[in-house]
Order: sequence, then structure tokens, then C-alpha cells
Amino acid sequence: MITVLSGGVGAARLLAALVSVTDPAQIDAVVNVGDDFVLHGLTICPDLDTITYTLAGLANEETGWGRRGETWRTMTAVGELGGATWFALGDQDLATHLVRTQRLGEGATKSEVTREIAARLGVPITLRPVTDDPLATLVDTEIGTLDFQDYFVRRAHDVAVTAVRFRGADASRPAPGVLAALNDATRIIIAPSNPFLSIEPILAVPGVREAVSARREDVVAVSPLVGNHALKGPAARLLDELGYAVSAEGVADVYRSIAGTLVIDESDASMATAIRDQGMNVRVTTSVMANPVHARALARTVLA
Ligand code: FO1
Repeated sequence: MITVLSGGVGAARLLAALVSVTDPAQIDAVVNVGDDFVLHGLTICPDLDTITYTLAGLANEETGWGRRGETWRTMTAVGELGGATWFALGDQDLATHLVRTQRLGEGATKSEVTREIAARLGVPITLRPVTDDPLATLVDTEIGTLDFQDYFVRRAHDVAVTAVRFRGADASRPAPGVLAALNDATRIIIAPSNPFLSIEPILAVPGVREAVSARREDVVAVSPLVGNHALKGPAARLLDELGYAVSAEGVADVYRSIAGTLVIDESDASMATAIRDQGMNVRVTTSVMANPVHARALARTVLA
């Protein structure tokens, strides 16, 4: 079993590459739910949906979220009625939120609904929300505490962060199968997702950090930074704001206690010695999944 701690688009791309180089039935994605929220009365799960759509071949590759070939008639009508349009929900994407919200209302768990939708869309791996309990990422900033999507989308993460917290984490429990997926894995991969906004909320669920760090020798983390820049989103900025070096070395500091190996891009090869001296193995490769060939090469590297 290969277990992948997963956030959004970077994780989705690596999972798609892993599916093409190994048996999908062996892959479990343990997915961040800290971005999940309710809008228009609908429960929206961005990271689960990005991975689901990507592995179903339905993803909008340009935006990194939502479905390809979307229409926006409902959102347009919502705007005409003065409703919230800051979070763009396509007509087909809305179907996912409608079905999920209805099933949750019938008493299904987030894990069950995720599995039902993934089965319907032909997703070949096992998707596991890290918890079925309420867990919401909060961001303390210079203008106060913000809900995740308010920070990330509404304000385009363009506000300085002093802390990232996870409301409900202490009372949350790992979803069914999550601890087994960590304990039974032959390899645990930390996807190239945002360490603070995607990976930390997974580790914040009691028992998860401990399960991962117990497997440190089999844990391989992929740096989300290439040449001191994040490929997408505020990871570089958050490293700086939260007191880390804005580099693969800073990422190594975040992950050292739980991952025995860090995969970095060739452009950061000069940092390999320093990172090794700090007690992590380092693999240097083309870590930017710019095309299927590079993505498969990265997948093979994290499995090696
Ligand atoms: N991100 C945006 O920057 N703007 C949007 O309008 C937006 C809509 C959206 C709809 C559904 C969905 O699942 C995700 C969506 N996202 C949007 C992405 C999302 O806010 C973040 O990218 C993830 O939460 C971060 O992993």
C-alpha cells in the first residue's frame, strides 16, 4: 500500500502520475479537509474534489479546481439575485455539492460520500478524508482571524499571516481506515502541497502525526518549492511569515521530524548537502510535473 498525504492540485497531479506507474488499487490518498466549508447551504470540499476530478479526467487544468468545460448559468443567476459570487461554482461542480450535501443530511459520513462520488466518477484509488469530524483551517493575520476560503480566495491570500490554526482538530478523530493506511503502508508520500495549509491540517488530527513520524524511514516528502518559489499559492510567503527559510531547506525544517527523505528539484541541488547534514535523505530530480513524462519520473522517484 502507498499512502499519500494530499492537498489540492499538486497532490492531484502526483496521484495521477502514481496511477500511471503503479497499481491504483494500492494507492490511498489521505486528504486535507481544512479547506471545506458551507456556502449557499452546500458543503464544499475543494481538495477532495480537485483530486476526484483530476483522477476522473474531469478537472479544469487551468484553474486547478472545478471541472473542465464548465457553464456558469447558475452563478450568473445567483449574482443577478444579489447572492455571493466570490467563490465561483460551475453548474456541474454544483451537482457534486448538491449530492454531497444531501447525502450528509441523510446521515452519511464525508468518507462514505467521498467513496460514493469517486466510484460514480470512476476514480481508481481510495480517497480518504483525514477525518469525518468538523475541522476548519483558520488563518491569524494582521487584519484578524480569517476562515480559510476568505483568506485564500476572497482576499487572494494577499495578507500577512502570523499563525495557522485548525478549529475542531483536538476533538477530531482519524476517519475509518486512515490510521491503517498509515500503519500498513510500504511508503508514505507527502505530496507537493502547501505544508501549512494542506499537510499540517492532516497531521493535526490526533494520532495522525504520531502514525506518520513512527514511519519516518518510509516517509518521502516532495518539496512544493522549486528555486525558492511555490509553483502555486502562498507556500513561499507562508514559510517566510512563519519563520522558515524560503527554500527547500526551509521545507526540510518543516518536515524533518516526520519524513526521512525530501525530494527536491534539480534547481535546488546545491542545498542537498546542507539538508543531508541536518539528518534527512535527499533525492534530487525534476520535481516540476510540467508534462506526463516528468510527472511519471517524479512518481517513480518517490516510490524508489
Ligand atoms: N479558488 C479560487 O481562487 N477562486 C474560486 O472562485 C474558486 C472556486 C472553487 C470552487 C470549487 C472548489 O472545489 C474550489 C474552488 N477554488 C477556488 C479553489 C479553492 O478555494 C482552493 O484552491 C483550495 O481550497 C486550496 O486547495
